[in-house]
Amino acid sequence: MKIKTLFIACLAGLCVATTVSADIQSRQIRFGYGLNENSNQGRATKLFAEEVGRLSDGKLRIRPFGGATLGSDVQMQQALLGGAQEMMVGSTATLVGIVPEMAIWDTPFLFNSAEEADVILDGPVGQQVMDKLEEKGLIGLVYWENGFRNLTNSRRPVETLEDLDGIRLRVMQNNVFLDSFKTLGANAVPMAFSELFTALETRTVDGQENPYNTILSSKFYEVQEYLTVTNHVYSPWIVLVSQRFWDRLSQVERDILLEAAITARDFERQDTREEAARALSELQEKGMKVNELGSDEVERMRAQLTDVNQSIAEAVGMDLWNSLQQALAEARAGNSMSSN
Ligand code: KDG
Repeated sequence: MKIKTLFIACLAGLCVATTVSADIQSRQIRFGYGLNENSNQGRATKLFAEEVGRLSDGKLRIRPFGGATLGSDVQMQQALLGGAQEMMVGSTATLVGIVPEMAIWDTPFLFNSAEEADVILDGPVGQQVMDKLEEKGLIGLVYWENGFRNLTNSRRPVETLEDLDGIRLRVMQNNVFLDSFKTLGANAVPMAFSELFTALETRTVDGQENPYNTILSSKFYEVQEYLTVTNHVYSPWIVLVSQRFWDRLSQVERDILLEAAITARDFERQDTREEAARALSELQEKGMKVNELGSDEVERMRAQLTDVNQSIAEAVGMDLWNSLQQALAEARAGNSMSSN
């Protein structure tokens, strides 16, 4: 355990050790998330809980609540703001109502790869956006990976954009997703993730869009026949702490939560990418009919969404938008990633 060892190494004598562990109080920490336990979100939360327990000698106990048992992402965010819950992981997209700058991560086709997303999210731009949470009563620790989103529906394969016409498509409670899919011709319906499976099953909506991992772990293949590969946006998750709870923590306790969140992040990204690599064939084995949207149609999609990009730039502020474009250009120049 690095934190305690450091102190023990720095200063001789037992009294120092006791002082440090005195900085760690016995606490129960309710940690909510929306996907089920056997998901990339659930596995990373389990590892986070183990790491916090290890680093605090069992004094800080993370109690995971999966499957939206503590409510939808929006409901849990409100619980953190009110201090009724200590932590959660969830989408950045549903945070736009609290921090408009989070919409920058909803920009269609922003990242060319997950590795590119890591560079930006873990860099100054990612931190700048995360820091905006503090003035609103939330503490952002790290970004985890939800992944590249793809379309599913129960009506027909989407070979051209016109195939989206009239499809009742569930989107996250977020104006960028709403505008994007309305612009593309779908009948976009904002809805909490916790209501989605039932809405697909009862045909209240025809389709939705999420990464392969979530389509698999949430068993959407049971209620969706067609999967269209679009990779139309990379979605991050964010690990949040209630500021009211954070203010009661010692620096040692805060360091433990951050260190554990970073360890869990690195595990989560690798776990998510390994699962995503095998998920498409598993979904086909489970009966989904898969097609890849042709590059011409993807180009049409990009072209039709330029106005959405402009509205995002205005919503988050041109300074932030330009620093993001600058950071992307540097990242691509740095390791010769192809330009967007
Ligand atoms: O609670 C689940 C969400 O955190 C996340 O998976 C959201 O991608 C999401 C969606 O489609 O709502």
